[in-house]
Amino acid sequence: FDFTHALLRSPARTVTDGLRDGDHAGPAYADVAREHAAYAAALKDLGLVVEVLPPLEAYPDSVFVEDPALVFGEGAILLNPGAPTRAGEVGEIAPELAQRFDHVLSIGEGHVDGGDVLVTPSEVLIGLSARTDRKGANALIAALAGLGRKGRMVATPPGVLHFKTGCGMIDEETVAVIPELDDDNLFGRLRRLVLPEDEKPAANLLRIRDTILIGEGFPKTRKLIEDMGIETRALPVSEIAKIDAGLSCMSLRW
Ligand code: CIR
Repeated sequence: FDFTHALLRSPARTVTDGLRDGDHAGPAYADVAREHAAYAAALKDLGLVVEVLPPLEAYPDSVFVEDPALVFGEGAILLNPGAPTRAGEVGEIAPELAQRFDHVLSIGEGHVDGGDVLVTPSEVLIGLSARTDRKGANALIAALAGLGRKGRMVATPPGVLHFKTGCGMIDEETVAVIPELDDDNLFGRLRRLVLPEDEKPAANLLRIRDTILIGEGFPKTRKLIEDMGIETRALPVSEIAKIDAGLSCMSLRW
């Protein structure tokens, strides 16, 4: 959690056309921009060096930089988002990562969205989903081995967009999970903090150094975390939630 850097991308005006499950209205550009700015400010405030890349109008979902790549202090891995409208985001982030990392690997084949990847202290969990397939997960496991890390494939519950839509690391030993992910076979030895049924969207939380960033409006989850002695900070997410996104999606961190 001791990140020092974060890479973000400004939302494009086309973010109003971002992918979403359902036919409800998308967010307004200005509202997404406001939530993005609050997020960037919070990361800076927590001591990270925050770089914000220019918007990409051709890619409505490109503000969610977590999906086309995976980064560690020791190197980066280019992924391949499963939604056809997002595939081109990889070519856009690749040169940026080449400038910042000595080692940039690539999965090469299949599909993986970064939102399906949970890094735990002992392994990297890859949730198979509508966006992440077996071929991509196997290719990612091979790339992770190249960085000295172990990857393991797990299942994302039906109806959950990304694996991390339903879980997030709280500390070295604890993972917050939605009730559907409260499963002994998924998280190895990690302790599971099961979120209340009516606060499931809180699961896409983000630990930065000593603080947990969490969406606004989840008082029960905040209390559960604060009772563990961990500070929380709530950020507005109601607009990005309209296009199925949460806090982890908006940055790459290392
Ligand atoms: C999508 O469907 O791809 C975007 N509208 C939301 C992506 C959210 N990303 C994430 O959870 N890592």
